[in-house]
Amino acid sequence: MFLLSSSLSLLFAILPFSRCSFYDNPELELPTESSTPLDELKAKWDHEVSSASSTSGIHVKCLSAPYEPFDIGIIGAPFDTAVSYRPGARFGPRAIRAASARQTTFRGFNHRAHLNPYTSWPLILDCGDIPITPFDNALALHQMTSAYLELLARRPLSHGNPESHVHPKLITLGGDHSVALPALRALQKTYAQPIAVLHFDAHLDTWHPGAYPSAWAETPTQADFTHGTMFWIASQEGLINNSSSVHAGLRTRLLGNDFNDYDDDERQGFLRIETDDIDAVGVQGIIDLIMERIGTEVPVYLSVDIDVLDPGIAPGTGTPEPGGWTTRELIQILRGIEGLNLVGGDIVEVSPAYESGHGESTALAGAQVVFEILTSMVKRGLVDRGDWIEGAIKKPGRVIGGAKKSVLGKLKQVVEKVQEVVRDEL
Ligand SMILES: *[C@@H]1O[C@H](CO)[C@@H](O)[C@H](O)[C@H]1NC(C)=O
Ligand SMILES: *[C@@H]1O[C@H](CO)[C@@H](O)[C@H](O)[C@H]1NC(C)=O
Ligand SMILES: [Mn+2]
Repeated sequence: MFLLSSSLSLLFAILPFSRCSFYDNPELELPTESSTPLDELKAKWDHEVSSASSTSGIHVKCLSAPYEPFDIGIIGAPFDTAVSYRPGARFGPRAIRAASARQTTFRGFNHRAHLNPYTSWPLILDCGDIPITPFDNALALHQMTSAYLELLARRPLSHGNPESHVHPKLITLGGDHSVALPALRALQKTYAQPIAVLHFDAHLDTWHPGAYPSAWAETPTQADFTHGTMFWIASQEGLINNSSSVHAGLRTRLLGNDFNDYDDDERQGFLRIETDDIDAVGVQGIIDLIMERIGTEVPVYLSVDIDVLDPGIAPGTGTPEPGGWTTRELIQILRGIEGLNLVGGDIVEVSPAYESGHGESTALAGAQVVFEILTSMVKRGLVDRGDWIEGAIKKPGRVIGGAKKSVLGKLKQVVEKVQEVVRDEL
């Protein structure tokens, strides 16, 4: 085993990251407020691939509709040919959309946040899917990066209000996790700075491409770009802020015989929060760790791999790891970090084929994650516009949680009295 481990390290050492390897995109210019002619947009983007059936919300194929301004776009990335184990996440967007059927404008009040994101300041659009080839990952990466750049260059409907709102915000429905690389490439270019990554996942995803040992490593292939290496590539490209990024929910097995993977991860500047930490510090402790690390100013990409949840709750995913967080814990954590300056986000690795017999639990969790991210983007916008008044919407009838001890004591007395009466009548 020692031999294996040292030869692995050797492999890492002799495999320099090449800046002009096969998965590089051609140099892409950042369009200034998308000026691409309509016929070109239609030729590039106006054909169906695999999903795009929205059951709720306004649905526009944003990529070929530059005349439809929006503030926050939900965009599908039905791509899953960079996975190490089970394929199927290309059907994630359609499953999450179907599972969002009961997220309506009229019943969209998020009681945890005291806000209905669908009736507030931004125009939220379901932007349909990016047409992505399943045959050539280098081309797929190019297509996704181009699509993000195209949409981020649009002028948002509520441009400048709040002041920082000069680019639309996108939430991606994956797709496997590799879709985060093109999103980060486009965000780094758009905001002209490295982006902090808040990464919920059972896995590190900062793995060196050589972590999959191969005698063929010297031969150019597309194998470096995977759903376990995209953050490593992004770090190498300087896309990630290396002093304010965080992994949360880790419980993956590691390579070899030691914590080498963690060392490599630290060199890329991530703080690691493990799944089990929640037992020591609780939900609030996790929230505090994240907020202390990231703060409320740096631009953040929030990337949620659904496998952060326990596979007993969310089995529909490609690389399940037992012993994860519950959906309730994840929702509470997402609510607790609503002060972040989110510039984009994703929900990835929802793979509905593995849900059979479980209803839509994984896709429902995915749809809820989108709802919470949306809520946070909308709420932060309200705060920045000066339109958020804390406590303006009261929560009536709140007994448990915020209740004073005296209230709980009174409640107990009432229950006991009722029980007495029932006993007497029997
Ligand atoms: C962190 O990123 C900055 C700028 O993006 C870079 O100058 C610095 O060398 C990086 N630090 C490490 C330890 O990689
Ligand atoms: C990274 O984030 C920190 C705040 O955590 C910020 O001070 C710093 O400027 C950021 N680095 C870059 C290169 O943007
Ligand atoms: Mn992942």
